[in-house]
Amino acid sequence: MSRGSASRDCDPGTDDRPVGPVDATKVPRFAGPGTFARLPDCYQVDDYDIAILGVPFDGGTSYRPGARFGPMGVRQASRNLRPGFHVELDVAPLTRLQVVDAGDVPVTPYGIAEAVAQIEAQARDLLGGPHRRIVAIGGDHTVALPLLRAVAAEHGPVALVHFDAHLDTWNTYFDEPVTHGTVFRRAFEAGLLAPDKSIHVGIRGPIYDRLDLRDDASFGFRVIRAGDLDVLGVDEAAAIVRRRVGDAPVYLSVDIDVLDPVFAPGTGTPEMGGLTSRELLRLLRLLRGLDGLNLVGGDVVEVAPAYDSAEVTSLAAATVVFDLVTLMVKSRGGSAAVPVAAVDGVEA
Ligand SMILES: [Mn+2]
Repeated sequence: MSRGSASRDCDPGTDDRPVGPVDATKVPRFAGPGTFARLPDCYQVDDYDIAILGVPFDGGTSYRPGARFGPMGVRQASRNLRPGFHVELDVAPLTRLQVVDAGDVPVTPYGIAEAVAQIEAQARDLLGGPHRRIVAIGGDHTVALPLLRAVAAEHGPVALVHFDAHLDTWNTYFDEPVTHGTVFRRAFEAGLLAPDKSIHVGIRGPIYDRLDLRDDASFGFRVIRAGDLDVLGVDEAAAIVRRRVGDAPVYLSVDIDVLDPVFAPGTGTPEMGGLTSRELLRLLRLLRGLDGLNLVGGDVVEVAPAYDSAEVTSLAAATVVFDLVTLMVKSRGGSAAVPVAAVDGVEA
């Protein structure tokens, strides 16, 4: 479907590059294709810079299942976006790079190891070159491990910026080493994380054992707990994250349960005392650091629409996906190349 077409046609031919989403002034947002933000399907373009990838796997959940329906729910909510211009980040991201919806990984619901292998294979296939990046929609947090493997294969070890209520660096659960609560310990063990560059933001709530905190620190993570934001403020927290990652390639993983259950009830392991959606968005937008961030991959996970109310969780996730895409467009790998040393007011 060509951009701006008022009537539905099936002619993929267009000279517009990049091919943008369906024009909402001609086809209302509640109509048209069901791709993320009504972007073109990956089959409609010759090449792409950023692929939105659904990863509908929730076999690694420890409490409420249902994140397998996350990609469907987030795509549906993404109709509400107006992706023409991102006001806070001051860019029309979809005119700068070719962004596509690459559909869902056809992932088995019956085995974690097989599912993880399928996700990694699909992600590697989609990356296939340093200019290509993926923003994944989970799925439970298990999906971050194969995505990190694929990204690290392309870029080397990454700085992980991890927004979550939970550390996800636990060892095993019922003897299973790969679950949504253990992925970042596995990533550390596999050498996928750049030493002392990673950070958790939004952590809160009780844990099984105090030693879990010691283990997490030994993997080289710094932690900004949800309550720390009350003291630091959002802007200082963002500056800490920005300094932490420096000029390393960054993988940004957003577990939607980083938000308070008031803002994101539709998730598998809700936790009281979380971020507001406004705090999360400001944190993300401040990370741009005047285009110095080197954002090479990201995901938004743990949306379970069956527990949602009025699509608020899915809408939050869709907004964060669009923000990640926009941050990628503005990052050094995108169209605006600014060395990190030139970042104003934020030391690398
Ligand atoms: Mn998580």
